[in-house]
Amino acid sequence: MGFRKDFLWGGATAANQCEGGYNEGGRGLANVDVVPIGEARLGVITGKTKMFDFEEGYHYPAKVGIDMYHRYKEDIALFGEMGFKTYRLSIAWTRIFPNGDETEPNEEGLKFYEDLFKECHKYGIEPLVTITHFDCPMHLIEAYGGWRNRKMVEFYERLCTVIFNRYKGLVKYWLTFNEINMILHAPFMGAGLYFEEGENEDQVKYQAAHHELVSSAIATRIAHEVDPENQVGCMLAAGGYYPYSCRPEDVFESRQKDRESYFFIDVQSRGEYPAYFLKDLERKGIEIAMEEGDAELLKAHTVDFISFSYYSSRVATTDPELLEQTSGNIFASVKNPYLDASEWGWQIDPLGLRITMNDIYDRYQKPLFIVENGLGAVDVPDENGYVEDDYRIDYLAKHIQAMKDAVELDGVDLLGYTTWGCIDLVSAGTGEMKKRYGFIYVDLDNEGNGDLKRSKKKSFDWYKQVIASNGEDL
Ligand code: P53
Repeated sequence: MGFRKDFLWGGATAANQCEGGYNEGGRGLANVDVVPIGEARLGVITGKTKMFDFEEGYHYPAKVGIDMYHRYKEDIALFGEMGFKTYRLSIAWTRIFPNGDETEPNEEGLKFYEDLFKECHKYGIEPLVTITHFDCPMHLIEAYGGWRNRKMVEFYERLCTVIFNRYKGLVKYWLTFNEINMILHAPFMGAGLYFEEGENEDQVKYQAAHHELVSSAIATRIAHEVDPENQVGCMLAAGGYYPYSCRPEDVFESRQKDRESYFFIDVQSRGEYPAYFLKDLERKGIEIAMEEGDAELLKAHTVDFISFSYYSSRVATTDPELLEQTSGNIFASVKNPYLDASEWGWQIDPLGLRITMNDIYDRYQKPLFIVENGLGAVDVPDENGYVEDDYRIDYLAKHIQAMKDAVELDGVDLLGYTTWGCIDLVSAGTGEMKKRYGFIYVDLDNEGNGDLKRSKKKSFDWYKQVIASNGEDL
């Protein structure tokens, strides 16, 4: 009983939120570099405000991140000390292809990740690599319009061919696109999309989504060709919708809302566009341009496992009186009166994780991998950098228990669990350092002050014991 013996416990990060070194090692500029902290951020990540380069008067937290580019050895040693079996990280596309459309990769970038993966293996840590985690070379956005352009399929394919060959034997778990459904909520961050005034945004988003879905299938094909050991997963920003009430309209609305996200995974896992989606496009007057062979490609190269992030459940209603939204989340929802919330207004719902796991497993019957979960909170360290983060331990213990119930009581096949931001890093939604998720504290604030020193929080030893007991000792 319990989790499988080879259960992959670990933590997760993304290049743009922790590496820094934005102009080192021949790296090119990416969309994620030019999103500032502060009020301008929302407009930029949603593709409404045009900011294609650094501008005077703004702070860009991704420039330094938490400086992992220079400190990864120290950080991986700490992950090793916690007993991590896996470490989820992402490759910065611009380290491999600085502009995105070159034919030859940048050796310095390739070498950086090779060394990093070798460092992981020293501690018996299996890397789990997100090929694109909200990053797109700025040159591809300026010259081609980002993922709206079919040419992106070719550039992404080139990236995949290079990394699958170079890292053969070092990496076997791959995720094609982080939170692929985020293209609908933060299209500049998710897919390098910026909208001109008056443009049909849905048309652009769904065309871009098609390009990503085709690319994901091609990546899966190449990964399997290069090494049959490779396991490729899709990645969904999950957290299902509850109907606000048992009014049939609310129930139907919650199903519709879930489908907005599930459609991506329906394509990646079942290999075809679902009927409800095609009908919806028809009603919206959207036509997706497809090339010959796309349908066959999608059908032939479906993913091996389904990964997802889970922070919260969501609520849907058609009643305008009840439309009070949760705050602080680009993926907004109606507020659930039965749940507490984090300091950023994200509602806390461990049972929702079990429900979500069951929904996804029922729908696809493929192994699942929870690749993000955690609590973003304000931590107050003592003079040694020690944080007594009992609130974080409480959040994680309850979610791990719920996930255990899904495995033990419901029979869900779960490959592993990586907590988000195992070391404090820059928030994707807000750009803050103050919103911390880690077991490891990093001395850095929202304005960029701090010596970047790492220190263990209370949750560090707690998670170590969770891993050592394979999830028995919570
Ligand atoms: P932050 C919103 C809703 C769900 C997941 O988010 C999200 C977001 C973006 O804010 O993104 C994922 O940092 C994403 C990570 C991100 C993490 O959730 O806003 O994959 O890059 O950092 C947490 O608190």
